[in-house]
Amino acid sequence: MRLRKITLREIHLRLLSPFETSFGKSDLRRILLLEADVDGAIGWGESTAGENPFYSYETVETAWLILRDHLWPLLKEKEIGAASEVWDLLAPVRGHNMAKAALETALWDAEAQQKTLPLAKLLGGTRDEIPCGVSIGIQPTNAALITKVEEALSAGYQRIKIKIKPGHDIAPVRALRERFPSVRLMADANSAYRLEDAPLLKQLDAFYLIMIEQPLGWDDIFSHAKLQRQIETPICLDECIHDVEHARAALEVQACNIINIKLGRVGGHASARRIHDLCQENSIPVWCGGMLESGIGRAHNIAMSSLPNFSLPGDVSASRRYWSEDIIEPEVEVTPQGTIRVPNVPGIGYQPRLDRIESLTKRREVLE
Ligand code: OSB
Ligand code: MG
Repeated sequence: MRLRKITLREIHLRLLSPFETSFGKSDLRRILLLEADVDGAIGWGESTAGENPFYSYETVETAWLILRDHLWPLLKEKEIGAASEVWDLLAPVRGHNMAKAALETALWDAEAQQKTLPLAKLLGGTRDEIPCGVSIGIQPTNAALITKVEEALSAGYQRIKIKIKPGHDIAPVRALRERFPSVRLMADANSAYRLEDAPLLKQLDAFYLIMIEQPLGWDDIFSHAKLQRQIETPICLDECIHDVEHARAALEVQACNIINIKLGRVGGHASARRIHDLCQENSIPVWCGGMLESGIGRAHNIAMSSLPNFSLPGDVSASRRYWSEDIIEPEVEVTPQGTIRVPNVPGIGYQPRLDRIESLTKRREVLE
């Protein structure tokens, strides 16, 4: 396959309600979409880089620059055997995985269309539906939080994740546990604590959370290993894991018992699959994280989640939890059992709504 042209776009989409984490609040999402023309087949990808470098160092601006000036030149005019080779072709660029993932995932979509295969099948997926959870941002009161949880449970979602930060941790978790004794519950700290906070984090053991996600430094695997020796709650790593070698290190030092895989953070489907396979060999379950994606990124997340070791419910939820109107047709829907059916049509399995995407586009750059 030969990459003929890519189009970068920035679209703006407002979340139905602001999403607050330990590192800040997100309201108007700026989303970088990438359209790849591969011998006439059009594949779509999404960069999950944020508006600010608070989750990771990447932003929409850095992803745009890296794609235009450094990644596109590496693939332009090259004969590529398959999308599975792209991760290695992009290796000369250190890091910038979210920029890489936008391009790499678009090529997987294009290849799946050319082979008239659902992307999930091309990736080696085995599930025809995936289990879903929700991620609930920091709420002003415990009462507001309980209402959000009630709504998610009545929609069928199988697992509840809440965001915590210093000063807003034990109390909301206790309130939820008292109200929902048997729900599958977890907390995500987005790197807001230090190893010295171990005694506080240990108090969470009383609430039998299924895991605590990324309590310590965004690039600090070693301290997580030290923390895991001091607390019962299984640690799940998110921010720390950028590729299969990070995953290998984390497993070897026992820094976590579970890994959250995000396509953007790990640089696309090939890298995600390597982490998935390594975890499977080591009996470590994985689940698919979310980055408040539009329908394009969400469709890729669904395809990835069809791999066999995605055995825990992910943060892949229905379009209507995020947007008044998504940019794909049909929108992503969740069944009353809290699952999403993996589409059985070629490519990502949802149609990008070109007219809507066009009207949301704030800037565009065509590279050929
Ligand atoms: O840490 O999982 C995270 C959103 C933005 C940045 C980081 C994270 C999140 C979420 C939202 O938890 C998950 C979703 O897309 O619903
Ligand atoms: Mg997280």
